Amino acid sequence: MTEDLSLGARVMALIDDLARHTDEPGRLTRLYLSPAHRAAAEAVAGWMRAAGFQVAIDAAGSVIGRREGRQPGLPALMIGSHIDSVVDAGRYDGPLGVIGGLVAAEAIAARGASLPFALELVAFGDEENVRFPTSLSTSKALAGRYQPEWLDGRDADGVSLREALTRFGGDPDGIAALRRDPAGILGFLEVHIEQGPALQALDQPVGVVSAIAGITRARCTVTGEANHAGTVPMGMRRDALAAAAEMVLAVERLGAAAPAAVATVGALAVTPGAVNVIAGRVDFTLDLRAPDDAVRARLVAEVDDACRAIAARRGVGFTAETFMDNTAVVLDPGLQAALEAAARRHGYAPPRLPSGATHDAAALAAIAPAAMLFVRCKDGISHNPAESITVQDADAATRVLVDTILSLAERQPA
Ligand code: HGY
Ligand code: MN
Ligand code: MN
Repeated sequence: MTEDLSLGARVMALIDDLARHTDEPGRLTRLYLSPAHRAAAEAVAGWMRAAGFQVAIDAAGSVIGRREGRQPGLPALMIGSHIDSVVDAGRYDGPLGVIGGLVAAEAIAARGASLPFALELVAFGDEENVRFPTSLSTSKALAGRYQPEWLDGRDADGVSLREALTRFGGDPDGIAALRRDPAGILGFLEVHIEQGPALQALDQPVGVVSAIAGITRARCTVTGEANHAGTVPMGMRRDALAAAAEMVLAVERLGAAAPAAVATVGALAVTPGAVNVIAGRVDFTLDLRAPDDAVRARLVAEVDDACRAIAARRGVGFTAETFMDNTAVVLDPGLQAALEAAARRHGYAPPRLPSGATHDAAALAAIAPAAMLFVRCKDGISHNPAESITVQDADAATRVLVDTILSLAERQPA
């Protein structure tokens, strides 16, 4: 008998359709509030409406659909993830959780199951925080943790979040009102690719996430003196790039020495960036993470001390502006158990895995029980167009999600 992979096939087809919406022809880049984000949001809204959801794009740019339960106005089980991407991204990071939730909701409606809670599907728009110096802004808006100063942050072209949100059709002044009453949300479930190699090594299609690592991000600037590459003796330079290069290696060394931590300089820009000019300025980003908040705090301090010592020795300036400081989040034990039981009913042996990546679930966990189901991805690759999953694993994850929702419905008082 051939295996029924119909749910997985639909998930893969819709993810492929969504991947068409990019700001950069030839590769997938869909940054928060871009034209591609708007087009993707409208596509997702259309699919949600077709599945019987009342849909709106909220003041912060998230697509939120609601389908009532047995009676109108019941608390909601919220399911979703994000549709913004990094630059030159894979197509599953984020969309798998949005489309998986949509297809699970379609399957539940097809069974004629009436639920003792509403279903809300959500497609957040600023989980990657690549365009603006923000931190899970659209999901934190629902959690009542939106920081107003984010609206004044600017992208690489100098466009403020406020301007971009207004152009997108959002409402900067309406964000505060997005705060949700925790009593209205039973829980938040997010299906997401693992973005690591563990499930492939264990030959399991799905895993249950135990916790999400804490994360600190900062924008750093090294200020030296632009000068002539041919005339300034080596001992008389204030070379911003040589200093920054030493700092990048210090970040790598300190991250490797901190228990279970990671430390990354992902972006670096040199000014003026000419072959015969000693660099006058370097801007670079810091991303420091650890499952233990005390370890992360120590790492942040060590990196800052090291960069300042290098700057002092080389006679250059150094500034660091932290724009993300998320504590580690333990996910809800009850929902973890529900996901695990559903996976076991389907014959899987899902491991419990910590997440080194952050997710919107970390924001929602502030106001509701939150849990995540990881899905195996090839060689653990992510934030890369080589990111891939199989239709079998997409199907497995979606069926586990359906089963989890129905098992929660059985437990919920009618
Ligand atoms: O960077 C992260 O952890 C996530 O992919 N935004
Ligand atoms: Mn993601
Ligand atoms: Mn990501």
